[in-house]
Amino acid sequence: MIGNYKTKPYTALRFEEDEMISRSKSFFELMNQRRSVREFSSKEIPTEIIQSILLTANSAPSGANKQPWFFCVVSNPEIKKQIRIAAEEEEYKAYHGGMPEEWLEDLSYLGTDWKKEFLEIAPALIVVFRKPYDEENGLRKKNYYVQESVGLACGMLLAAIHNAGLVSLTHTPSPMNFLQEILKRPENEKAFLLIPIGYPADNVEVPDIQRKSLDQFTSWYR
Ligand code: IYR
Repeated sequence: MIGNYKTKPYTALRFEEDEMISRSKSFFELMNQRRSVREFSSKEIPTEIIQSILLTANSAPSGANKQPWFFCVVSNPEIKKQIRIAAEEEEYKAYHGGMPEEWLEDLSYLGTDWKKEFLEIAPALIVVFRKPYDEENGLRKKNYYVQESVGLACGMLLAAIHNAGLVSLTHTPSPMNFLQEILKRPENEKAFLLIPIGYPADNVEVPDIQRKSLDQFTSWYR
């Protein structure tokens, strides 16, 4: 056998079927209340919450358990300002010719534009990086299924943020290499998502959207 296969006992959660059903429904109800929010309060959030939501993200499965992600938590006002300026510069271009007409039309119900005040108002920005490879003693070690792995970690991060009673926005200024530069990250860290988190602004509103119904997004092969 190759490698160092080593196991330890694992005890999965066990519930009576009734309880499984009710837990699955209440988890859906909890998660179905999550919405992307674009207006934040500047109220500080406890560091302990940020730590535990990051630990939740880090518990995601990943290709060969390489955990090919890195998270920067930015609460420094000067750095948030630099990020806002750089993001707005890219977004201005995107909204003025960068995005094709069809894309702008698809976004119109959101009422978004190039201005991103929330990048300075939100008490913290979580900048997620994906790592196509790790560097160990000057050697490149390849990571696998990096997009999938980091996507999974981000999904779990958003769930943990929501569960803690905070809100977030999955923001994707494009291109976003400026994040690697501003945060002085190494060559093997590529910006993946920019996620402001915090409390929602007072009386915040969100677009009146619908989620697909089960039969619109599933087929069952029984
Ligand atoms: N990145 C831009 C545009 C944008 C694109 C998609 I796809 C969205 O779902 C929302 C916005 C912005 O953040 O405004």
